[in-house]
Amino acid sequence: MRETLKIGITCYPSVGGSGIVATELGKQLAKRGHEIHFITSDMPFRLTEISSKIFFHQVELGHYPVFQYPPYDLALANKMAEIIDQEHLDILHVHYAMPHAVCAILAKQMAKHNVKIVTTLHGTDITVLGMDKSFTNMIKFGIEQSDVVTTVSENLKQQTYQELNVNTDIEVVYNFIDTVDYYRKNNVNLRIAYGIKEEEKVLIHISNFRKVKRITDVLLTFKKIAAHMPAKLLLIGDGPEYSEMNHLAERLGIAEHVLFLGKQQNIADLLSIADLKLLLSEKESFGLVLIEAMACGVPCIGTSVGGIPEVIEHGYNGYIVPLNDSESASQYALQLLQDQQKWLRYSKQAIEHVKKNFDTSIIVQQYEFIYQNVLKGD
Ligand code: GMT
Repeated sequence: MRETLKIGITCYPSVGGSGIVATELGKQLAKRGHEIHFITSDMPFRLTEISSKIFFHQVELGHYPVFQYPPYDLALANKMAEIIDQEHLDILHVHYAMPHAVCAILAKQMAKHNVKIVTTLHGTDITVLGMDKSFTNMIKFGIEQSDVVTTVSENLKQQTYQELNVNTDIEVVYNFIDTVDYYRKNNVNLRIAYGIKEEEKVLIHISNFRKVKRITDVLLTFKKIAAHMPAKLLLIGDGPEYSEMNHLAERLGIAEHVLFLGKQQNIADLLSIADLKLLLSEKESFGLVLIEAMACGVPCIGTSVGGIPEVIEHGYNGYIVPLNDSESASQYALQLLQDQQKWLRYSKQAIEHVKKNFDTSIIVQQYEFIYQNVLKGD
């Protein structure tokens, strides 16, 4: 068994759960002595610290007048092959079957050095599939030709088997969080800076404002809560639904209680002033934001969708509600927010739950085990 490995990582470098998971994984693996090569179109946004073990190889997209579209996928495969040979990579860990696993397979065929491909599915592959069945075969190919495939929840694993009928063993490796960075801080000044009164409870929602996040339901739930207690809603993130949700808050007559904060970096600081998190999505393979919140002592209410019930323990550190049921969500929220003892218990249990099940130290080890195992055959 080799102690330290050379690992290539490809993900979408922009803001998003999969990009965060891939980048944090690379950073943690580097801390454990592995050499990490990010092969991405841009610098991953969480790659902020310098490490002698981390390298960034940018996929250059030439603009050739004869091509109608810049060939990102081919440029990526080409760069992957180059780095596999140049750095003698042991593992190429790609996030998303399409296009990244497919590019990795092409790169492996082109390269002279042998590399193992590990593919992590984050769910959006299946969402894309739902929209365009013509991709089915390509996604299936990406999965079946990978040496190891992982999903971020048991639910996504089952969904992948059902939708794609793949003939591959899939391992579940949950999203993770570093509880050294994510913990509840005493941020009274931040509350004051946002004009939050002492008696007000703070609800929070963080997402990329896509339709699947159902922010409409978050606003409807908040309206019902705010009718019974002084409260503020912090909406963090940006995306296609942003303007529409601004207008909806106006129409619902709750605009003065809803703070649209846009994209934010220091999520743990904002979570530290929150009392309850709402994630009422119609699709969610895991919900990384849930464990970010729980690590900061924020109980969560989520829908019984995708991997969410694998993250929140109903009636213990939060609640699970049916999709599109703002009535149940508001009832549970009021139960919790009006009972300080219960809230303290749920908050403590949320922190413990994350430390026990989703802490970096546990999950990164699982990935290391997978890498070592797939290399054993060589
Ligand atoms: O949630 C999004 O829209 C972003 C998306 C992504 O591809 O980055 O997140 C997916 O991957 C995350 C990391 O594994 C999961 O925590 C999210 O649940 C998942 N999103 C969906 O399934 C909608």
